[in-house]
Amino acid sequence: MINNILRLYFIMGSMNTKQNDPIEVLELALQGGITCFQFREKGVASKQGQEKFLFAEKCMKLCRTYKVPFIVNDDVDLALALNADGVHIGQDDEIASQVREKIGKDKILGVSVHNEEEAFLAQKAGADYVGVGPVYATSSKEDARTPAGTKVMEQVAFQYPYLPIVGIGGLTKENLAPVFKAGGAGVALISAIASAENPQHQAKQLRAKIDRILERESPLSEHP
Ligand code: 3NM
Repeated sequence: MINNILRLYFIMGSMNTKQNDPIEVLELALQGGITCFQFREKGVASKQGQEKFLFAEKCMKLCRTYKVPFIVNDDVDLALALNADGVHIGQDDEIASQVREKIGKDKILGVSVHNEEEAFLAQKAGADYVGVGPVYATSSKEDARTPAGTKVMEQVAFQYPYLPIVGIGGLTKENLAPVFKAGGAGVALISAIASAENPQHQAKQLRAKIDRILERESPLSEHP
């Protein structure tokens, strides 16, 4: 079920972990209980070509060990070459319907959206989920838009109740609760885990908090 995969969605590239080894950070995050991983190798100092492929392959193998889906940001060819579990694209990347055609119906397709119209087009193109952000200010994305809180999430959730949504941008365990109140299925984040002193502990705490929130919301929890 896609909603369970989206609960704690960790995104990382080699430039997000400062002095720590990104592979070590990813393994700690997996041990801490992330439910999905997005490989996002972007920016000026990012790996390219064969180096990027080998790094992505290492990350994917690690994710497979922990049975956590491995999603590739933006690079459809890389996702296909690796046989990744899915692709995530933004509005400036390839058109969602084309990506769906290339990856087939079984792989996960995620699309970043910023308003109801983009959400409409994403679900029409066959997106399995949409990312809405930035919820709060972020320094992890150079061209991030103005933070919109959870307003857009609420609108998208209202219009498309069956379209799973993840909130993204500046999310931490202290400020993530409104994402779920707005109808989010999960949180996608980089720095809260990648920059944490102890990524495993941080992921574990995030996961525990999210699970608590979602269990409270579940109709089953009303009948203990
Ligand atoms: N996309 P952090 S914000 C990759 O608004 C990304 O679409 C965003 O990193 C969007 O958790 C963002 O460190 C960066 O704020 C999220």
